[in-house]
Parts: sequence; structure tokens; C-alpha cells
Amino acid sequence: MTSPERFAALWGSLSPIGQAGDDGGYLRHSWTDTDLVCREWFVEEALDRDLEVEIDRNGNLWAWWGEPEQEGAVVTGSHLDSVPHGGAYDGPLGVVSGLLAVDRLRERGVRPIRPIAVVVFTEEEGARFGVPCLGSRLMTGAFDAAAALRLRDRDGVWLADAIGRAGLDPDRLGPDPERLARIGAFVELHVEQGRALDHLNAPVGVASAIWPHGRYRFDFTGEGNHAGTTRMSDRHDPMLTLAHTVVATDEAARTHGAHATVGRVEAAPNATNAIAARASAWLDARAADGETLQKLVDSIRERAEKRARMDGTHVTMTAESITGEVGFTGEVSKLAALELGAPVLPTGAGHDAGVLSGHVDTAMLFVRNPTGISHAPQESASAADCSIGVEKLTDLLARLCR
Ligand code: HGY
Ligand code: MN
Ligand code: MN
Ligand code: MN
Repeated sequence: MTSPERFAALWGSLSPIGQAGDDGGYLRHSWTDTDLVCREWFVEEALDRDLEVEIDRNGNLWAWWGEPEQEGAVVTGSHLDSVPHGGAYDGPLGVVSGLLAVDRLRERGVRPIRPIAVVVFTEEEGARFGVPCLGSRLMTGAFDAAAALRLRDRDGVWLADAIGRAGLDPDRLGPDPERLARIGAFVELHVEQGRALDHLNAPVGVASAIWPHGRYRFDFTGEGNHAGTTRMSDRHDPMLTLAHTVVATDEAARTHGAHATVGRVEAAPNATNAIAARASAWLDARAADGETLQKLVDSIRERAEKRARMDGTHVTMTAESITGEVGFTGEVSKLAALELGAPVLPTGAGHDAGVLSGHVDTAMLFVRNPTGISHAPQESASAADCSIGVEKLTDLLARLCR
């Protein structure tokens, strides 16, 4: 059994990396120095386990027990990057659990006939370059390499320069069909981003589905002017239209029983005593099915356009990334549900497992999060539940690799 103490020991070697600010949140944006330290941590832990480490053409890290070239690999893992001031567990829990599961398989005397790998996918949160699950989407061809070379972060740094600085060749970005074809099963363990397991009093659960979701950019244009001398009746203020769009987002989500959020806004010139000339807002919209998602986004867009006409401003909406509905219905998920005897539940959060599920027999395991909070410092999981998660992951991998 992986004791909570043993889990805490490995966890403790990773968790201080990238903890930013006094709120205890994490700042681990991909390809930054912090991320490179996290990646070095992973490589060291993998080499300590005599795993063969490789970095693929898209920057994803793979630690192999057995022959990478062999068909039918059993892969587990997750990501190490975070949203700004995110929680400790979203991503890293799956990576640490994967490494500990390799230890446990060896202690149990399991002799895999299929290679096992622990993977770290890059840029899962999309917090730096705006596209979630970028590493797994590039590998599967779900995101175009040429489009990736057009990605820049908010400081204007090109993705190509960021990965080049880490020693990768940007020209090699792109689909990796041979690698993908060699994967027989993928299992991602992840902290639950909600409280269903807490309410069910269960330490571990199995994913049934991932809600379809999308990210949309709203650009509002109006008329910049002096904040002090411009009469209210003469204004064309894009911030007013933006504000009404945020209210419309909340109301539409409640009407449609969906989740919709505006968590990021920008204004230009962003000065206290100047009426904004332009403003932007990013919408994250999610719903239990694709049809509801489309209705939700359409109604938000229509209300934004209607308000723009009232304000004499102009609004455009651009879809930045769309993720279709993911159902975890394959053999591995069925085995997971049977093997674990745990609750089976959907999630509104996107994951690399969702991207791979279109190509590989995939399952997701969730570990209880007593606060239910995620993408914030209050995200939590107990060492006891995490060590149960490692055992359950080990049970599943043991079944899959023989
Ligand atoms: O945003 C998401 O759904 C995931 O946590 N990256
Ligand atoms: Mn995650
Ligand atoms: Mn996340
Ligand atoms: Mn002045």
C-alpha cells in the first residue's frame, strides 16, 4: 500500500515548485523557468526509477518502463502546468500518482508484458498560449502545427521562441501518429474539480464523460474619449456593452442549466480618466451536451449584439477553442468502474484524456477534493485519499499491462 506518508514524501518534493504569492496559489506557465524546473523534477524522478525518458516533438515528456517502440503501451500521467494562482493538485496529482504506481507495480512483482509510460502533457491549461491541451492536441492532430506557430503569450512571446529556448525545434511541432498508434490504453488520474465524491463519501471515482466546452473571445469597440468632459448621452462606451455581456452570460448559463464564465477582461487604453476605445472579454462556456452549449453561446452573443446596438458600439465574437462531448465508454473505462467499484460521474473540466479518448481506449479516475474548489489555491486532496488513488490506479494498470 502507498502510505499517505509515502505519497506526501514524493508530493513534497514537487509542491514547492512554482508556488507564487502569499495566497499559496501556483504559477506554472508552460515553458517558463518554473515549468522547466518542474520538468527537471519529473526527469530526475523518472531516472531514479530507471525509466527511459524522452521528449516528443511537441514537448510532451514520456517516462518508459519497457520498450517505447512496442505496441499496446499502457500510459498514465497528466500535466504540470497551472492556471495563474491555481491549485496544487490539478495536473501534478496525476503525474505523482503515475510515478508511485510504477513503484507499486514493481513492489507487487508485476511483470508487464506491455510497456508502461508516465506522461507529462504540455500546456494543458492553455494559460500561457490560450489553447487548452495544446500538447496532446498537437500530438493527435486536433490542433494545427501552423496555427500553433502563430500563438503568442500576453507579453508577445511566440510559442516557437518559448519552446526553442527549451531546446525544441518548432518546425517539428505536429501530429505524432506512430506514437499515438502504439498506445493501447491511457488512464489519467486527476483531482476532482467539484464535490460529488465528497457528497458520496467516496475517496475515488471514475469519469463517465467530459462536458463539451468552448472558449470565445468578445471584442468590443466604441469611442475613446475624456472621462470628465464627455456627456453620458454622447458616449459609446465598450465597457458598458462588455458589462451587460457579463450579466447576460450569468443569466444565460442559469437559464440553460450550464456553466459560463467571463474570468478575463482587457480594456484599452485602460486609463482611469479615459473612456475605453476598445475592450475584450473571454468567455468559457460549458454544457452537458453540444446542443445546449450552442444555444447558450448563441444567446450570449445575441444579447451582446443587441446591447452594442443600444450603446452605439460594435462587438465581434471569435471561437478560440471548442471541445466536443467526450464519453468514456471504452473497455478501459468499464474495467475501471468494475475494478474500482467507485462512483461514475461526469465532469465539466477538460483534460488531455478527453483529447486522447478519440484515438485511444481511455479512462479517468478522480480523487476526492473536500473543498471542491479548483483553479484556485483552496484546491485540496488528503494524502490518505491520494494514496488510495495511487492504489486504485495501480490496480487498473496491473490489469492493463499483463
Ligand atoms: O479548463 C479546464 O477545464 C481544465 O482544467 N484545463
Ligand atoms: Mn487538469
Ligand atoms: Mn485545470
Ligand atoms: Mn487631460
